Amino acid sequence: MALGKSPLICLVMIALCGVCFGAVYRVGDFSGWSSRGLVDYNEWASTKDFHVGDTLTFSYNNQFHNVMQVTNEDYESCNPASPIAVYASGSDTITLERPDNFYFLCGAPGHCQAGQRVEILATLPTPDDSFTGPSPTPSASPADAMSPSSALSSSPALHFSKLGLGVTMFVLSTLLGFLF
Ligand SMILES: [Cu+2]
Repeated sequence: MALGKSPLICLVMIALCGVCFGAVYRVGDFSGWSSRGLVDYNEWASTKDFHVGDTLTFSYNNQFHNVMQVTNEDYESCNPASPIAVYASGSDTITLERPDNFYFLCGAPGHCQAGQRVEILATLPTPDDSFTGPSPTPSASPADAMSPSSALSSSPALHFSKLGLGVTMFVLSTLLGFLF
């Protein structure tokens, strides 16, 4: 019993820790930041849910690679000429500080074209989830779905009290009939 519950508790703890401190993502997981076509970085990113406060770690050999944060336009055209920021330590940690699309590529010739680029969408952890249009509707509909059942469960009590009121009125009127 206790064993069965512990994975759930762990998941809740992980979720809570993620909200409090931000998750750390190693880009490309154990393959790191590479141009060898080992990782489809956007496929890698699509399996993650990035939030503001989360951290990306780029690990690579800085003799061959770097990390450039670029505009959407430069990302699309693999243009390393006007980066927003350049990282070249070989182990770069970048915190997603606002809800936005972040674009990264390797500035080494040909590497971006070979697939060494990634697009990261960072969202606000909780408020953003409630801001997105569809979310409040599904959360509201279970409440709506529940109201008929709650009305159903409350209706016998309502009938009972009506019955009780009827009985009370009958008894009162009988008593009054006796008195007058
Ligand atoms: Cu590279």
